[in-house]
Amino acid sequence: MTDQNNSFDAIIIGAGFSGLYQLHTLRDQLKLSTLTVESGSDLGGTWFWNRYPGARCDSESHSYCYMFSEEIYKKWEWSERYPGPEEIRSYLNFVADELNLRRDIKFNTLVTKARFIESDNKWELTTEGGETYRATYLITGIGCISSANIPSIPGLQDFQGKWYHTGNWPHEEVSFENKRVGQIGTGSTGIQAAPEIAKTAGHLHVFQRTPNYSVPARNAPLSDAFKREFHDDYEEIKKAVRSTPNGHPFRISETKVFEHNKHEREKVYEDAWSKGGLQFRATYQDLTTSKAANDTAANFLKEKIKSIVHDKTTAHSLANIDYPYAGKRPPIDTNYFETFNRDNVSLVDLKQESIIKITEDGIQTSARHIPLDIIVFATGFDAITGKFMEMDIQGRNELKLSEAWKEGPKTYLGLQTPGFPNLFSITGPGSPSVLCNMPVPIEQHVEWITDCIAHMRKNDIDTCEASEEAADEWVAHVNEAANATLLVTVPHSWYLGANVEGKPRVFMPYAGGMVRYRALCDDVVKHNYAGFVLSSKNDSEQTGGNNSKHNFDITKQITTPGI
Ligand code: N01
Repeated sequence: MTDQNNSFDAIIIGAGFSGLYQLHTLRDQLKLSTLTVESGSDLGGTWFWNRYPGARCDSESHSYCYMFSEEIYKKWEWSERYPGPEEIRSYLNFVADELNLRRDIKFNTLVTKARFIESDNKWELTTEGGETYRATYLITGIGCISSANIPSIPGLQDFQGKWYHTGNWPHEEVSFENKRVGQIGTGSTGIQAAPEIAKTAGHLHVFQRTPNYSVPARNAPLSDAFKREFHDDYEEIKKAVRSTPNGHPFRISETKVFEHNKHEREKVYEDAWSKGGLQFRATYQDLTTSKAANDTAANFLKEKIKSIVHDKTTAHSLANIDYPYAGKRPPIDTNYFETFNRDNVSLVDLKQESIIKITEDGIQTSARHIPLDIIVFATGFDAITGKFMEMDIQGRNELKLSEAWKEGPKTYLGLQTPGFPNLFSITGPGSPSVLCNMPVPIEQHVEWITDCIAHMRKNDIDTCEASEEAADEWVAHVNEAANATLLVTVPHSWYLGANVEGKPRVFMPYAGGMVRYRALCDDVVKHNYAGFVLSSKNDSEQTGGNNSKHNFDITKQITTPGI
């Protein structure tokens, strides 16, 4: 619903999976005047920006979608095991049409500032175009990997060819035909992009700083029988994604690695390799918590690389991995290692030669000059907090979010930050987010925020704000959960913010698993929003919440991490 004075009950930033569903619940269920603002010219979020060659979701299509409506779930038909950006955008457009969402989304609207006005408990937003908006509730649905990280390699401004970052890919087709292409980065994105770029490039040079494990995705069209089955099994699939730690529809085995002998293990790994996909990570219970257990999977995958790649030196560089499998987000691929058997592809191993600078016609390494027409930066993101920091967000007492998060994001449940009343984040730092199949935590957050706002309105509560004490306790617990895994042992991971110069080294997502996280959030509600201060401006007393007395001990609820 639009308003002449640009004043709304709720404003949502972002029109991806999060923002679309949040718009539906606040506008259609709570009947709030609600506006969604989106910097892109269309909806899609991550999938609006990430259109690089080979882009594809690593979650399986039948689970990478909304589950809140059986009708919507059953009306949509996916075509492949893993959906690409175009199909995901079509799906989100279909949902937006079903729910009539577009009329309340303002595109091409980049929020540059958000201020909490204490005198009337409102958020005031300013956009790049100079418009201002006001709202009682501000909800961010800005994604976790949406702020492109372009490394500061000297000389980029001198480069006379074309260059692109995968996360800001042009909407027009980019031709690599007969071009000399340099791709920097071999994360999930680079591993998807290289095989596609190599198909038409004159020559592709893949600059690898850290080698990566990868398991074949084994993408394929879905059979009619499968499509029927996943429609029929709606309830079961919904139950499954809500009962696994990662929100994927497959279970993590309860067997530990050394309960099997070498022969049995090889069979388990071989079967998972043939099946393909992220399930490889689910083969054993202790893969991400025990280094010795992890070594068995890591060695299996390194041997696979060596058996695929013909050139011994290249194979050695690709398999020269010194951190645990799945310690960083594990990629899945379509012919990534096979691509290095092509005559028009070479690996530049940055452990052997380093990038010195970009020149006007290529990249100068410590060993040679590599002439290039196109540079593709598959160099990742200022993840999880980057997009927040691009906005100037100011809470109570002129506290800036950048100041509040100076030593790392300090949130309660990833949902709120002390000092920023009525500002809610969907999949914010300190929530399971990127460790999951994203639609699952998104739906849980949207529903929790909706219920919280409904509770506030029903009880005449003006502001909801995380308490300092609860946030401190939660941050300690996020660290505790991460420290119980091997994920913290990878020094250059973006989970830790280690890929961005000057960013605090703090493990940002919650590694305790989605099931436990959901239970904790429900328990907080049951205990009258424990850890949140709920107040009314007509009442100097706190009208709800459980700020001072925690009768609910978060830290004692965790036994094993659930990633
Ligand atoms: O980014 P990354 P990404 N010189 O940060 C290298 C999601 N995703 O875009 O490891 C040379 O993982 C860097 O090297 P190093 C998914 O969650 C989802 O690939 O830092 N190299 C690394 O190799 C994923 O985890 C899907 O040493 C430099 C690469 O660039 C997340 O997005 C698909 C460098 C960056 O890897 C991010 O993945 C794809 C430099 N100066 C991605 N700076 C789906 O399925 C960086 N690198 C939905």
